[in-house]
Amino acid sequence: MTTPGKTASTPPAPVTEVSTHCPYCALQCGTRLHGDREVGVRARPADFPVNRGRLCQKGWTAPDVLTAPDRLVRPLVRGPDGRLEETSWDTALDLVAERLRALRARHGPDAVAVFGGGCLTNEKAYLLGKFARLALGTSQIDYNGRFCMSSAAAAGNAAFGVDRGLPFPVGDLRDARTVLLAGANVAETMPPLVHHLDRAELIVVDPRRTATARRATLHLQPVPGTDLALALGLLHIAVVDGLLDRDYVQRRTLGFEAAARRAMAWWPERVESVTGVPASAQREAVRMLGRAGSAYVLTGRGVEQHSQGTDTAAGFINLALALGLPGSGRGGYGCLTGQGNGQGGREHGQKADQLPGYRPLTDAAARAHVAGVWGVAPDDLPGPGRSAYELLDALGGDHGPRALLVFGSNPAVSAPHAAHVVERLASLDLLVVADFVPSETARMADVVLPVTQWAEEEGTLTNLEGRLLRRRALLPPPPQVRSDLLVLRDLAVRLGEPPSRYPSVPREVFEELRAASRGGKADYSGISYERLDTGECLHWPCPDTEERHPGTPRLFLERFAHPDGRARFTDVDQRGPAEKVSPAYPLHGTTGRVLAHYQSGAQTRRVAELSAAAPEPFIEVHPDTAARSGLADHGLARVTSARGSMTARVRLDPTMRPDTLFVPFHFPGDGRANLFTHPALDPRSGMPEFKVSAVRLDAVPEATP
Ligand SMILES: Nc1nc2c(c(=O)[nH]1)N[C@H]1C(S)=C(S)[C@@H](COP(=O)(O)OP(=O)(O)OC[C@H]3O[C@@H](n4cnc5c(=O)[nH]c(N)nc54)[C@H](O)[C@@H]3O)O[C@H]1N2
Ligand SMILES: Nc1nc2c(c(=O)[nH]1)N[C@H]1C(S)=C(S)[C@@H](COP(=O)(O)OP(=O)(O)OC[C@H]3O[C@@H](n4cnc5c(=O)[nH]c(N)nc54)[C@H](O)[C@@H]3O)O[C@H]1N2
Ligand code: SF4
Ligand SMILES: [Mo]
Repeated sequence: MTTPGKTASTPPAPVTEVSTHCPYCALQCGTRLHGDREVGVRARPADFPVNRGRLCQKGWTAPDVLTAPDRLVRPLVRGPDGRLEETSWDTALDLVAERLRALRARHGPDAVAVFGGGCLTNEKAYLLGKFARLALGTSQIDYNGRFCMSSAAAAGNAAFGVDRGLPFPVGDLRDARTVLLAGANVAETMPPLVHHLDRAELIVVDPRRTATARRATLHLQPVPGTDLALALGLLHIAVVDGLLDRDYVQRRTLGFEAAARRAMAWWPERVESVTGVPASAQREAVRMLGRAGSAYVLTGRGVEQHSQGTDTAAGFINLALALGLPGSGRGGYGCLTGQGNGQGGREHGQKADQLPGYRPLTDAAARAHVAGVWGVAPDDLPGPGRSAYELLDALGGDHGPRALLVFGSNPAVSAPHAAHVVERLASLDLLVVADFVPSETARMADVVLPVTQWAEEEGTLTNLEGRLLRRRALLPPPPQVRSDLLVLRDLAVRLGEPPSRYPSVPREVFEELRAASRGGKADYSGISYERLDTGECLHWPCPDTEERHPGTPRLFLERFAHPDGRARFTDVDQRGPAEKVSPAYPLHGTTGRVLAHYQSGAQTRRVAELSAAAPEPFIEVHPDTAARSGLADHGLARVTSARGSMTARVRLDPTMRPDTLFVPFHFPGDGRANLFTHPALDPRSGMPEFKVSAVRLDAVPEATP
């Protein structure tokens, strides 16, 4: 078989300095990269609006991953002795295609599944969705963004008619008098963003006294999983204390009465008894928001990653609407999207129920439009598939997929109930992972495909404020390393697709994406590499209009995206976590992030400076809680839930709630937080309950030296 990839793309010519963006989080800080493989690559902060000359520790050290000692530089195939062995691209891709064809012939197209990631550029996410629907003909595609902001997205779509994490530029936060941060630890997760909050009074809602909470004027410390009760209580006080913006509610919204009726049952003392947040602090929070000339309500994963995460996000949106903030030009609601391309990655078709341009896969007009761009019949497009955890859970089962292709995720560490997910991955007939480092998931694969990294490729990403950004190459990739786009193309061709259907040059893929998104909610049709390269600031929607459309930095100023232009309150009520604490599991176990590591840690655990800053997992717990389990500071302990247990040393913190413990999820093996997390899913978004499980803390006897 020939290798179409070999001649298809010319590697980028070496340059010595380039303007691009950090590979990690959704802030997408602007960086200047310079150097080469010989002298080493260095990143410097650029004066870009979101980071204004700042980077966090991860951004400064990101180039180290380019030269990680165990970087994947050759395709690997599992040999007869069970070990991964180097091979050629032709051998690896021929093998994958042959086995996919065989599985499909035997079990049907849904026997092959795809798992994508919010780290993929828009071009990759788009081509991955197209590849799944056309080359594989499968409905079984979803991605890790389901674990990330899917609850806020579902709530935003319902309330506003569209989901763009921040419907305003980050810089608008500088004019805020008060900002409510619900379940977001931005001082560790988006440090340069904190600079935009310098002048605001912060209200932080977090069970832990985080670096962010320490900067706050008011810190509300609820029991994990009770945020919706708190949001209902704040709405209650706003109504009772006369802080409701009646004119705005009447002119710009629907559904207030039902939502307010529900909130009337949540008087401050009842909220205090459920959440632990004193009634006086609730009143103070509403006073701070209500009397501010300009106020923002922002949510993060702390309130969203719950089996009632969508309703909880809706609860905070209700509060913002009651105060007359969204689209008022003097405040608003936003969700702080997480991954580098968490926004764009949820718009262009790697999601189970979605086509490019943020179009619903079940909508006949949407199917017809995209099928037209792809040159197929609408009926050729499969229907919606399983959501991320449901997909992982079904792998290898009686009716589940027999093969999985992973692009941009490390679910062996980051998925809930990880031991079960690992077992499902192991039961597959074929696991293929494209990555640039041997992640824990890649190590389990039958075939590993080595792909390019951020500084070796071109593309676009959409940051947390819906702004399109150009990723630019500083270096040519190592000789045997290929782009995800090329991998998808070469596989598609081997599966019988015409090569012309799979452009592998990012700019060409973007041109097709523009056409596919035209007329959709996330309309990119007026955006081009040329416009971005001249430094234009373009937020979607940016339709291809006769007069160059300037993009839309601020949504909702005139109207919301529902046909009648009005926002919707949602009638929501507190249900509580899927699992209650009990004598056997008396503590609330929650999880999250530390500054030095990113996600499953696959990248940052390979950076010496970051590993030195945060070398191992830990269990953050109140000293009294530790003492009850016979533990002193640094004692070895086990956290156990009904799913399983993880092991780490305790870190005592007297500011912790005594009924709660916290574990970061960046570490593999026995230190995986996800060994105890609960895969209960939010019925509206498919979000798992990462942020609260009923757990027990036990000391682990240590061998005496
Ligand atoms: N350093 C670092 N930065 C990152 C990332 C990273 O991995 N590392 N990842 C990026 C991504 S993808 C994302 S999604 C964002 C996430 O950014 P954040 O949402 O800020 O991150 P988390 O630490 O997951 O959760 C935030 C806070 O929620 C709190 N929390 C836990 N349970 C509850 C609860 O029940 N209620 C409330 N109110 N709070 C709760 C935790 O104590 C934690 O401090 O960060 C992005 N930036
Ligand atoms: N307990 C607990 N679990 C959580 C969370 C939590 O708060 N608590 N948060 C959840 C959230 S918000 C998220 S976003 C997920 C994230 O968790 P994961 O989906 O595991 O994300 P990463 O660790 O970033 O994994 C990305 C992988 O893709 C590779 N990669 C990066 N860029 C590319 C690319 O362009 N192409 C290819 N082929 N590979 C690439 C990286 O090297 C890495 O191995 O974790 C979720 N899991
Ligand atoms: S805040 Fe996010 S984008 Fe900025 S340097 Fe840190 S990880 Fe990179
Ligand atoms: Mo995320």
